[in-house]
Amino acid sequence: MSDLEHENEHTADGPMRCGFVAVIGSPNAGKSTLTNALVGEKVTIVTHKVQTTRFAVRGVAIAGPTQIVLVDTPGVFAPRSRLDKAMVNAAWNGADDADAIVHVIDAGARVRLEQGEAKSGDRRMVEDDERVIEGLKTAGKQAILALNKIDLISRDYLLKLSQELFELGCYSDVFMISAKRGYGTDQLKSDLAERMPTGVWHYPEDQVADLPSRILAAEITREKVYLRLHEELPYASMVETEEWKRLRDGSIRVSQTIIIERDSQKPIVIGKGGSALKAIGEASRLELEEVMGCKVHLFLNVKVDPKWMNRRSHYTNVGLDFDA
Ligand SMILES: Nc1nc2c(ncn2[C@@H]2O[C@H](COP(=O)(O)OP(=O)(O)OP(=O)(O)O)[C@@H](O)[C@H]2O)c(=O)[nH]1
Ligand SMILES: [Mg+2]
Repeated sequence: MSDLEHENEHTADGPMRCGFVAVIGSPNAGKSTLTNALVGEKVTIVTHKVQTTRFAVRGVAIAGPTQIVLVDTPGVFAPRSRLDKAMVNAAWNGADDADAIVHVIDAGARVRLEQGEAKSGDRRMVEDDERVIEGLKTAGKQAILALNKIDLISRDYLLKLSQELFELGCYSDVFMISAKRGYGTDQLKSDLAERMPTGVWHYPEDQVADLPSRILAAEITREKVYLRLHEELPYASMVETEEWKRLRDGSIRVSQTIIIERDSQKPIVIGKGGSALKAIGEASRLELEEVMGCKVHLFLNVKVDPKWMNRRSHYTNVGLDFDA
């Protein structure tokens, strides 16, 4: 069938639609949690730490005759390092190419600040929200506001907050959601579906993600590094999959390296008697087995590379612009 015939394809529920939705916002606002909730499966990693997502990750949601390609992006913040710049650049690039933009705001952080009960990071979160709002205004773009984490705040505050934000003029709609609990996410999904242009689906109907296995596996291990290790270490580390081999018995052999910047970080990653590395490996292997649906043999190494953040291949491999 030619593309033209595809364009006009109808299903019993109406014309086929497909489009891209960029999910943008401050670090830790819940963008990845929302992406996973809309897809209905975990396609992008989530942690309680800021700057978890480092590059654009696609997840595919289906709503009747519509395929919604969600683009989970890194948070928008004041970049310092080369990696920061590439991440923020990737966030705005996602918004540039999208048919719709969802701006995720952590309602909890705003309310805590207003009530004088701010937790560490809340102030920065709100400053970064402003950065996104400024960016939307400068680009002349309208977004859909997803006021997230409503499970943490009272309804009175929520209505006031949504009104205040709506009056800024850069949002076409406001949805109050809890991405983590799934409140309001179905309504948001239906609304997004209606905004998608008619056209052929970009992905087969059973495909929910499109990261290559090696990168997906590296992300899963990186999530475990973030969850397990404290201090600044997670931000100073990355994970690379070196070997990915299907064995004759159907299992997969995966070798990965956790790359850190300094020798002094090595004992932290390895832990007493190797305990930290073992726990990271165990957690990652279990998830990999679930995702791959087979036995996985995972081997983790730790390598010190003070210059990893300045190596071009680490950026280009995941679609980041090294020169951003
Ligand atoms: N209580 C509550 N927590 C949430 C909700 N949505 C997300 N979170 C939590 O917020 C934290 C950050 O979630 P992420 O989805 O990783 O946030 P993100 O915006 O993708 O963050 P970065 O990738 O770092 O930019 C995690 O601990 C989530 O469990 C929510 O609706 N309610
Ligand atoms: Mg994220």
